Amino acid sequence: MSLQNAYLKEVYEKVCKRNQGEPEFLQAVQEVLESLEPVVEKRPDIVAEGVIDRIVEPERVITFRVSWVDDQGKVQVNRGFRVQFNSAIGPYKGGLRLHPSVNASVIKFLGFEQIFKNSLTGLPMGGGKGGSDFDPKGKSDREIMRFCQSFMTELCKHIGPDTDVPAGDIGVGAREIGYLFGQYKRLRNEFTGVLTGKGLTYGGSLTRTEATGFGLCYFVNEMLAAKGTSFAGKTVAISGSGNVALYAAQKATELGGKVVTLSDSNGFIYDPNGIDLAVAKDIKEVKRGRIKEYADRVPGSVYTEGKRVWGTKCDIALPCATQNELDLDDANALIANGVQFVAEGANMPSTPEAVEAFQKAGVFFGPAKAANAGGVAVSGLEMSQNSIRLSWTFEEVDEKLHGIMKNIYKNAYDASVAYGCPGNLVAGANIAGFLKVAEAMIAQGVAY
Ligand code: NDP
Ligand code: 2IT
Repeated sequence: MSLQNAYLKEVYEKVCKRNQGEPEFLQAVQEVLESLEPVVEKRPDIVAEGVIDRIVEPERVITFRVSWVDDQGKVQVNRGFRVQFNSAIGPYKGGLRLHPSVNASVIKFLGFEQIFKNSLTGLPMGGGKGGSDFDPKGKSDREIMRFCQSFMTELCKHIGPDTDVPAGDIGVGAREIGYLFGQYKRLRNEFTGVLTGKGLTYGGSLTRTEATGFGLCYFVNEMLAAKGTSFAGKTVAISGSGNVALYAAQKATELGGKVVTLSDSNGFIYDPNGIDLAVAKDIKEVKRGRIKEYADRVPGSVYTEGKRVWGTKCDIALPCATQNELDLDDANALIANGVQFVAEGANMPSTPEAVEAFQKAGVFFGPAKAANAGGVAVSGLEMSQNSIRLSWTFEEVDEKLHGIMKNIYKNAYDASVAYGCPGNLVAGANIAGFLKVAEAMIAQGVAY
């Protein structure tokens, strides 16, 4: 699909010119602008107030040097980022990613998507994202600690519980959040909810670890129910084996599905009997190992090096690793194998061509902004608990999460109907997320 509306075309051309060499960011912007075609037809005020021109430009981009000393005493230098994209509806909020592929394009696409995702949760959170091209693989705990301390020494100047609240993403889990939080507290002498995903002994929320994966399955449950079916008896293919993948696998299994795959960047495992989650969690969460070890431990399972999971026959596919991990060939393979539902646990895992193929083939498709919003939603609940200095039980948070995911599905679906593309949840999620932010931006005026 390409842009039809002259105004949106012009906005997109400017974005392309201004952000050359940033393909992921342009990909994310193009998708949202395509979804907004029916909105600009109906809402000339949004165009007149320059909302779309403004929303595609980050409010602030911070880039900084992160120098640290490795275990051999050698000085290492990485690049740190924080993109504070939009604060119309709340403090900037979004994760930190540590992965060698991190660059301005990746952080900007993630920060841009976060604006609409956070809006969809119904909680008061703006959009932001950050990270570094630091590679945590093969690093010792001490090296991770020194890196996190150096990273926070600069980042702490730009964040705060009412300004910008980072969290985890790829390569950032409880261990990293702990080191980051400790350093913030040392430097600022403040014990505040400046990060989410904290440990349970110092302000973390129950259910945050599970939230993205659980939320994804609650969202899929709504998609299934809309088609008069459920997880029961369905075969599920999941990619990735990190935080999102593991808890998606757990909830899909609890809801009656059979999860047959997990993967990492080296290859994937197939277990026809359904993934043994205790083994997978022990390998990934306790030993920080590679997913191929699963095949050594579980009889009947197979490890395939250098391939993705998408050749596997399944009813439901949940990409939970990284951006653009599911391309047109993968989508065609899934369609040929009879996939009926695809929902994104990762951010932007399907290429635009793959999404189009799913939609054309009548596969019900749940986009990342809506389907993986459970993580940041519970981060929002962690912020609330920190503010009132109370903590809710696992069941209380899980119930709130469930309610939020149902609402997101309903709002995305209703927007798809209201704007003439019933069942197109990509458009519905983009429109519903956008409208709330747009109203806030109009209300707050333009600074001359
Ligand atoms: P983790 O670091 O826990 O796990 C990441 C997983 O994805 C690993 O299995 C990793 O394999 C794989 N992976 C990462 N990069 C690549 C790559 N370039 N190619 C192939 N595989 C890769 O991260 P999360 O589970 O937290 O995040 C997964 C996805 O979910 C990301 O897109 C993230 O943005 C998104 N997300 C995360 C949320 C959260 O709360 N954590 C919330 C919403 C979305 P390997 O070990 O080989 O690198
Ligand atoms: O992509 C995401 O939504 C996240 N990595 C979670 C962000 C958060 O602030 O919890």
